[in-house]
Amino acid sequence: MKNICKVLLLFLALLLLLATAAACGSKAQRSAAEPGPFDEEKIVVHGLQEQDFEITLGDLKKLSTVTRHAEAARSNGEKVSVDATGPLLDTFLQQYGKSQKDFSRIRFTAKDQYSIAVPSDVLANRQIILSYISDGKPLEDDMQPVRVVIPGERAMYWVRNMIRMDFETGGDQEPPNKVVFLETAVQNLPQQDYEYFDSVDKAIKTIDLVTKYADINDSSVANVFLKASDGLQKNETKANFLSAFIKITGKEAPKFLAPQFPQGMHIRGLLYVIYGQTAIFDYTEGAACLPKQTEEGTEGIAFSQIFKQTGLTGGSKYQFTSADGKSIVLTITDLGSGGLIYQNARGALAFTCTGPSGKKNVDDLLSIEVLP
Ligand SMILES: Nc1nc2c(c(=O)[nH]1)N[C@H]1C(S)=C(S)[C@@H](COP(=O)(O)O)O[C@H]1N2
Ligand SMILES: [Mo]
Repeated sequence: MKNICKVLLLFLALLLLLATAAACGSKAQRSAAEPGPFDEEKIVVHGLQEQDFEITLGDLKKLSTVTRHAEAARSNGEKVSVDATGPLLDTFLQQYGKSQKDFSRIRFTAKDQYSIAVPSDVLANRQIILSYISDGKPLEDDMQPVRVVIPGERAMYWVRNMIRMDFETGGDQEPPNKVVFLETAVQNLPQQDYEYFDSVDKAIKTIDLVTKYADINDSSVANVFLKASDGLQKNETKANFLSAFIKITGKEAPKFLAPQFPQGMHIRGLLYVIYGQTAIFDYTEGAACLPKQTEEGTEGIAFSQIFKQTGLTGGSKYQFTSADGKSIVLTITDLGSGGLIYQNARGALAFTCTGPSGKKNVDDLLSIEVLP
């Protein structure tokens, strides 16, 4: 009898505990959805339905919320830390029978023009919170109406002032079939002074670079892929990419930037850009971050490294072009062990390889194209 009483008491205690926990939970959820001055602010949704449509913060507040602690490093090393509350992106998407995993990338855009595409590997592995509560309090005005928080990912994905979501499918670009070396390319492009903090550096316009060395008319290009020597990778919209500059001298060059971009969109130490089927590669950054190779006393980057980095397709014939427009075609046999890109005594880029037909050299190397 005594034992039965004990068990019953324990059971009752447990029930009480569960009930309070549930009550607390629902209370937290209710207060999370308190009305606020930004409830009418609109967020444009593109790619979910045939027509773009708008939702408001008020609409998001009707969805069930989660709270997650998240920490991340800013690009300058400082730490961002928050308990973020809001609906999961997947909770929002459920209303349309979708999940974040259905998309190849999701781009968030902010009031200040900041924008970033969340790539598919992040979509596959992380929860995305459309937060409107930070550390239990409504967002600061300068983050309204929504702050995107992705626990486990770097702070560049945490878009505050978010006012547009683009859900993108497909767009798997064909791999590049041409690599253009930035150092040689910029010699034949207009260069302009670019004020950067206390210094005046040189910059080129990305549109000039693409017009001259890639296919500006390639309508399959929606996103431009950029990779930095520190490992950062990003997709930029074609429009944003073509409105920007590459600063080619001074601090952190080559640096992708534009006066109209928030600083968080700048990319320092640019290693390569992929625009359609053209990879634009910076040899100097490559030499600093990729394995070096030595052939007959010359040190440089193996041609095969460039393939590995950029995903360049292989072929049986390659056209090597110099700055003066002259070119030679080498077969895979001519390349022998593969070939080397290096910087010669004049500081110009060059290519050398030794195959069964002897040693081949290309000076002032501008580009290498895989021939069909
Ligand atoms: N709207 C907007 N969101 C943004 C940025 C920005 O410039 N504008 N910068 C991003 C970058 S690069 C970083 S590192 C973090 C900085 O975190 P913070 O929101 O605490 O400043 O915000 C991200 N979200
Ligand atoms: Mo950043």
